Formats: sequence, structure tokens, C-alpha cells
Amino acid sequence: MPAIAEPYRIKMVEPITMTTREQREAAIRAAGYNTFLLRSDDVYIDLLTDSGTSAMSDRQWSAMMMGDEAYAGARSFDHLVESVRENYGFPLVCPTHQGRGAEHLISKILITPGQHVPGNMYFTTTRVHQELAGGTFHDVIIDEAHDPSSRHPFKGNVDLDKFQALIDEVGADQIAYINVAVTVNMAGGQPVSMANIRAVREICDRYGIILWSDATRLAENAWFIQEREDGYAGRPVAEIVREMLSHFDGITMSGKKDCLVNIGGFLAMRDEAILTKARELVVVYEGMPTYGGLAGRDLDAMAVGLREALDDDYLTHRIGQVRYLGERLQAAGVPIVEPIGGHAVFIDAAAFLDHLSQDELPAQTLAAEIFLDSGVRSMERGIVSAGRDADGNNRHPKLELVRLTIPRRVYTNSHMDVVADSVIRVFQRRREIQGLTFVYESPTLRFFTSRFEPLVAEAALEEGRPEPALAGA
Ligand code: P71
Repeated sequence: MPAIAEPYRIKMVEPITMTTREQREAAIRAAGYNTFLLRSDDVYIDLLTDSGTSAMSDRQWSAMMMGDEAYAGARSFDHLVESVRENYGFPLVCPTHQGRGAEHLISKILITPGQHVPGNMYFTTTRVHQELAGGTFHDVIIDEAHDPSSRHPFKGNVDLDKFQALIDEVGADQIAYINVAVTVNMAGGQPVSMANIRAVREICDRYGIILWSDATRLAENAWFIQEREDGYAGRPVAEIVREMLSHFDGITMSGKKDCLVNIGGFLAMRDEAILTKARELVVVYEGMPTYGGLAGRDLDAMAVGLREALDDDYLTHRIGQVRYLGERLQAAGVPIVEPIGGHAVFIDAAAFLDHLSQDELPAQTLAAEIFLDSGVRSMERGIVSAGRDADGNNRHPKLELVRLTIPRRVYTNSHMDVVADSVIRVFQRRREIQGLTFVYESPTLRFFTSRFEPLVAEAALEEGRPEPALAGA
């Protein structure tokens, strides 16, 4: 395999902080052992998320300088619409401040309270907006998606039998729409095949069900289709994206991922009636329909970034970098979700800390331990993220993961080596690590702001011993 270097060169740099173990102990304690509550200045390599953390290109920065900040009718909006039409094939666009703004609007527009919304695995903000609109989410992803060791090439696929069973059970008229995410974040950044999208479209056509997509990471999905699906080798990603999207009635987009911007999102669709409703709502919740809570310059940056993200060389390097990190961990025996996904390496925290029960919050614990070891920030994607069900009971998701999320065009493979070395060090002393417990649990999207303490602290306090920073620390 020839080495794949960055298909860009570095024109501007941002210094990052190096910390000592003592500083990191103080920082994680102050953050209630929640990596979301750490200060960025205390973080060395920030793999919390790939959302809004991209480096923009010189072209994007130039476009920003040309942004039109008129309150209404700005040409920046026209630029976004043109770019969406050309690259995604949707004629109609409604900008929003970010992805969840678009999710909020589409949930309100398409869901009548009491209806059902199938999707290929939940995403936190997506499901919350569906529930707030009175809908009930149903997971119709294939079973392999819930198995970290399954090497299915398209682990994001919709299970057509599960979708059909839901239609049979509740009736097609009680299904608000089906939401197909490309790629599937919570499954590990796993793609959906073109064949599966086509098959879902057929079912939707048969029953008159709206087919929507969460297209947040669509470029990465298309790259996997090019790599893995018969008939797509050698086809440009831009072409595959157009074909993928041709099957959908519309999309919600978080521009903070595959549009390579720090803020922004939108709805895009074909149906004028949906656009009209979106425009009625966007003025209440986001801003005028031509800016949707964004500055004109943000719209221009997004218009340029969404095109850049479809570049084959960029994607080969991008996904190659994620793979580089994943393969280094695999070589050391660290359990990770396979196949390695598009935006992140997901560590199987349940297997990594198999001496902890899920209620001892293995993924939350592991994220804190990795930070303590090296200042690398990751994100819990397990029982804490899954929250509670309608009866107030903790959901126990099959996947208990720590996500090492790679920002786009930001870090080099030297950074990936530092991350791999740190995770491997923690892996080697995993038996010393003990769990965490909630000390404050926030009622919605609890992973963002909840606080924790080491479980050993309780025992230590009872015995009158001083509280350690974290078990094994
Ligand atoms: C990610 C994020 C950002 C995030 C959201 C919630 C908790 C923690 C971090 C955002 C997504 C996403 C998908 C598939 C919609 C959104 C919302 N992801 N769909 O992975 O991944 O977009 O953040 O722009 O509102 O870190 P938004």
C-alpha cells in the first residue's frame, strides 16, 4: 500500500496545550469526569467530535469575506441553494443554525402526535426531536449493527423485514416517515449500501411513505459505496452522492460534518409544500428563511465546503486516517467496532473493561481514563448517552462505546500515534480501572452536562481513606 499523505498543505497553525498528569487530574475532577465539561485549553488532542471542528480551506475563508449580511434576500443564500442543487440535486433549501435545528423543523412538519418514525439506529438529537413532536422512534437497522465484531460491509443498512413488520403492525398511515442516516453515527460510522437505499425506496413507494435522510455524513457513506459495492468502483464520489440522494424525498443536514464548516445546517427537499411549512417555522425558531440562524458568511462557507467534501482524494485521506488509528489499536488487541467507520474509531468499552457492569458506566470511565493518561479527549456513546425510557428506566444499549472522533483536515498521523499509544497504555492496565456513578443527572440529553464520581470514592469515604482521583490513577 503506498503511503497516503494529506492532499493539502498547512497555511495556518493553532498551538495546543501540553499538560501534566497533575493538571489533567484536577481538570477531569473539575469536569465531573465528563469529557463534555472539560475546558478545551486543558485538552491536548481533541477527539470529542468531528462536528464543527473541521479546518476550513483558503477557498472557504475567501468565500466568507464575500458573505452578504443583508437581513433578507442575501446572495449568500443563493450561493448555498446553487451548491445544494448542483451537488446534492435538491431544488429547495431551508437553512438552519445546525443539524438539530433542521431536525426540529422536519419533526414538527412531518409528525402528527402518536405517529411512528422508523430509523436505522437512533441518534440522540434526532430521536429527542421526534419524541418532542409526539412521535415514537423505532430502530429498524440490521442486527449486525448492534454487534461490534460483525464485519458486515454495510452495517448501516435498514432491515427491510423490520421495516415491513412495523408497517404491518401500526399501518403505513401511522408512519410519519422513515429516516435513513448515511453513515450511521451510533453504529460506528457505518455505511448504507445503494442497494439497500433502493430497496427502502421501493417499500416507501408501495405504501406512500416519505423517505427522508439524515445526510450528515453522506460523503463518507458514498466513499464506502465506491470501495465496497459492486458496480461503484472507480465512480467519483460526487456522482455516487447524487445517485444516493436521488432516492430521497429530502434530507436534514448538519453542515458541521460533511460540509466542512464550524456551524450550519439545512433542510433540502423536492416538495414545495414541505418547504412552505419549513419557512413558516424557521422564522419562529431560527431566523429568516434566507439565513436560518446563520450569518451570510456561514452560508457561503457551507456552499463551498459541501463541494470540497466530495473530493475523492480528500476522502481517501480522511477515511484512511481514521483507519490508520483503528488498525494501530487493533494490532495491539484493543477491542474496537469493526469494520472501522468513516469519522471515528469506536472502542468497545464493554469488552475493554469487561470486569465492569454496564451500570458502572464503562465507556464514561474509559473516556475519563484516556484523558487522564494523555490529555486526549473522547466521547462516551453508551448507557449514559442512551438516557432513560418513557418509564424513567435506564436504557441499556447493546453498544457501550468510546468514540475517538477525527476532525476533518485538522490532525496528522503523528497525532494519531500519540492517541494510539495512550489507549494502548490504558488497555495494558485496564484491570486496575474501576467505574463511575452519577452525582448529577440532567433530565434530557444527559451525557452533555451530567457529573460523575469514581465508585471507589464511596467505599474509600466509608473507610475514612482519602478519595483517589480515579481508580488506578
Ligand atoms: C457528533 C454530533 C454532535 C453531537 C450531537 C449530540 C451529542 C453529542 C454530539 C450531530 C449529529 C449527527 C447526526 C448523525 C444529527 C446531528 C445533529 N453529531 N445527525 O457526532 O451526528 O447535528 O450537531 O449540527 O445539531 O458529535 P448538529
